[in-house]
Amino acid sequence: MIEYQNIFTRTQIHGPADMGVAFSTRGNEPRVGQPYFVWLFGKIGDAQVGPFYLGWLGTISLLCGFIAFEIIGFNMWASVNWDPVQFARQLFWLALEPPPAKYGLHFPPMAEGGWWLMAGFFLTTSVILWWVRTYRRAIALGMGTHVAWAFAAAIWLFLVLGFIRPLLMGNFGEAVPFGIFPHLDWTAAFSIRYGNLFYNPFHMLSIAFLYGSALIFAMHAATILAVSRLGGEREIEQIVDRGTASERAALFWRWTMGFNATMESIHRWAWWMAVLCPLVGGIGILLTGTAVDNWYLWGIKHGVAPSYSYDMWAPVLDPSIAAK
Ligand code: 07D
Ligand code: 07D
Repeated sequence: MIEYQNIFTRTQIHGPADMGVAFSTRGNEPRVGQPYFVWLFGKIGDAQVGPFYLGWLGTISLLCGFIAFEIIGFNMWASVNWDPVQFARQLFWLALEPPPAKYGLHFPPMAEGGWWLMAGFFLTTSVILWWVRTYRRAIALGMGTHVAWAFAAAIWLFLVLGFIRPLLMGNFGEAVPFGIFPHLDWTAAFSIRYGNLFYNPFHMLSIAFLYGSALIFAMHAATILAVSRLGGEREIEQIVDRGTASERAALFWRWTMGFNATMESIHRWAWWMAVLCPLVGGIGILLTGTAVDNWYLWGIKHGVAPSYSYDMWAPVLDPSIAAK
């Protein structure tokens, strides 16, 4: 039996830097940076760093991201009276909050959500420009645009949370604050305000795809690692032949489950599993407060949640001390 050495993680080959394939200079800019090698990177991936394609989309995107980050940071710092110690100490608890409800969709004073809107504008511009960049770089390399569309699914949820749903609700105050723990508080409060998100079927689906993504990623990764001693990660030379690591990987699942994905379809499974998580999640959030006010009551109406017909105010017996 042939046993391959996995050249990507075991042995580091040193040669001249690979500058990548040539592509048309029309609409493309040259790649920047002198490539160099990092031994530790070679342990987890390719040892070569750069060259990097920056381009004007990348430049503006990074700039907008930086502006948003600065606006958020300075507002947080101002909220502790520019005290650097308190800023560092309370960083995870600090927030840049959206405007209060009374301003609706109007531009509020800077200190009452104006900065939040500005930061949101720059962050959204940054994210969207980065999306265009992923799309255009894929085209330039003659690839499909699967990465861009998967990223678009995440951007959809991001836009629903911070922009589309607040627009439909007529109120930017509905949006998520910037901040590490404050955005968790928002998430918890949102769930409670709309009657427990657990009863939202799209939240259920989103969770199924989240867990499903973890499971399928683990199954795929484990399968390929399990056959890497047979050269399993060398997909192209593997799929065209019999008796290879790839075939064993497929047979493993046919024998254990009766069914196996193909070398191509496993990646479609993974793509859809991941993409559907924020895609259905965004639908669930969009429906909340617009079409459905209380998911628990919705659940009762549709037989998902139990309805308690007994007297809600009767004293509750603690089961642990109830008479045996
Ligand atoms: C590992 C790829 C790398 C990305 C990382 C995140 C920032 C934020 C902060 C400027 C998997 C970089 C972080 C750029 C900088 C400021 C103020 C991706 C990987 C390492 N969340 N969330 C986190 C975001 C929402 C929720 C962590 C972003 C919704 C819960 C991090 C968004 C709801 C928990 C973070 C967003 C929600 C978190 C780790 C945008 C419902 C956690 C993220 C743009 C979906 C966990 C303290 C991670 C945590 C966590 C970022 C939106 C819920 C700070 C950028 C509003 C319940 N979220 N989140 O690893 O530890 O992702 O929180 O929509 O428990 Mg969140
Ligand atoms: C956030 C997409 C946007 C991110 C983008 C990235 C940058 C940074 C920088 C790399 C993640 C931009 C990145 C700007 C770049 C660097 C350095 C995707 C994002 C574009 N829930 N819940 C979900 C569970 C509860 C609530 C989804 C579990 C409670 C709310 C997911 C549980 C309450 C929302 C999920 C649980 C509650 C969600 C998110 C368990 C709180 C949402 C999927 C076991 C008390 C979101 C429909 C995702 C959603 C969401 C899981 C419980 C509230 C499946 C497992 C009941 C308000 N929850 N949840 O992909 O879509 O996020 O809901 O209890 O909005 Mg939930």
